[in-house]
Amino acid sequence: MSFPAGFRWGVATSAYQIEGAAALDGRGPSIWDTFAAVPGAVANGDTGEVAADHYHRWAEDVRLLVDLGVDAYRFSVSWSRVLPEGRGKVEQRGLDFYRRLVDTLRDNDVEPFLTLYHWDLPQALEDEGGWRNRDTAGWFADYAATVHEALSDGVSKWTTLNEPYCSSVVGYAEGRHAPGAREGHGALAAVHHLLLGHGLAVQSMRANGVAGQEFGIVLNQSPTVPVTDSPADVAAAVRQDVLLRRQFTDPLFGGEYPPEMESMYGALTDFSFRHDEDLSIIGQPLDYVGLNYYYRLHVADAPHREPDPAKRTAHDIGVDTSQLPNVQRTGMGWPVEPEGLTTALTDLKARHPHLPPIYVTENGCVFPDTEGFLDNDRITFLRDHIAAAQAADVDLRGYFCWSLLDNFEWAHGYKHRFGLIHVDYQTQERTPRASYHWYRDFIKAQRQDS
Ligand code: IFM
Repeated sequence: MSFPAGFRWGVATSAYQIEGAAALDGRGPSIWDTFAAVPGAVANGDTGEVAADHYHRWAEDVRLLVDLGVDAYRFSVSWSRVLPEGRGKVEQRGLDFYRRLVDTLRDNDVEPFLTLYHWDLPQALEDEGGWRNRDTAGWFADYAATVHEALSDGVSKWTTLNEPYCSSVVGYAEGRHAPGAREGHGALAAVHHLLLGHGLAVQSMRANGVAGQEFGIVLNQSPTVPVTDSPADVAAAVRQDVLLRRQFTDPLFGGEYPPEMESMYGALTDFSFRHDEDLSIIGQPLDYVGLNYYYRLHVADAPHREPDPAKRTAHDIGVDTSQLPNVQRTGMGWPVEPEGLTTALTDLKARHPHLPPIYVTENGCVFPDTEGFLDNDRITFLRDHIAAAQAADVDLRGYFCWSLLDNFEWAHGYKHRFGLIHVDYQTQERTPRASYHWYRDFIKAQRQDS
């Protein structure tokens, strides 16, 4: 494989999944602290209270990153570490933590790619309605400006949101993620206010007037495949695509919401939370887009789970995504289909020809550990997906493996391990897996070739 000179090889993590220190140095609670405390919400009663203790072990983790030889590290900032109440008083100790991290990355020639929101809304803002509340979009922009003012001398790549599909649909419609709501209208308002917050945040950071800054958003993109070519299954695949991809990408890059939403949502279609000026704010020109890919969705038409349209949650769109192809599956049960990454990249570019450059900002897998951490399945997975990314005819600028370390996998707790590095949660000892060494050698070989 060969990639152009300047291609960025990286790894990714997020704050709540690795930091721990949930109540230290003035950090306020986030919706994930609250959700994880609800009995049965997270497997095994796990929480992010300690996680991989990165808040204390960040220097060791940066050393591991440097030894890995990556060009870039994608991490997220915990909103409630910087603004414990979500707005108002700034907690300097929170900013200082990220300052130390950024400086050390820079000293070691690892470029920081900073994400402002990876699902951990301050609980104080959820108490005021969370993302259902239009004001949250403005508070997000204020938070973005605060972090940007503090760190833009060390960080030039700024991602507003990670996977807004999860923080809206999975959090406010399915209820599998924080804040655990199962709603129709509220979830659709959350979609809109997240997108609005993204646009306002880009505006507020650009208004700081710092040269050389790049702004983007990260979206999860699972191409949908109808299980048959019957009109019903094909239509179901379109609905699924609107739900997961197009209700985000169309307004971001095409200036409108998918018209299919009207018929999909019927009784829920009071879109009065969308104001006239919003689409132009949401559609701020971006410098890059991040694409996260894990699997394709194989979709069949199915009855709605809730027969009364007025009581439906926003993800109850009459599709069945449980049908799986006869291929290998990861420990998450996700089908291994590298070609889906090629399709995800080319689909996005085909729908939006003026798309900015793309980074694959997450891709990775879980397989059961073997003796000596010889995770050959992960190596094969990564190699095949990198090849699939290369096969896409798009302006691809980088690839980030998810994840540097084993971490808190949301509602699955610590059961599923995505790390290139194994974490012993009793001792917090880090042990690089075979995939870590493979990725290091792969990156080295790429440099020699370019
Ligand atoms: O761990 C998550 C991450 O937080 C967001 N993208 C998917 C990963 C694997 O599920």
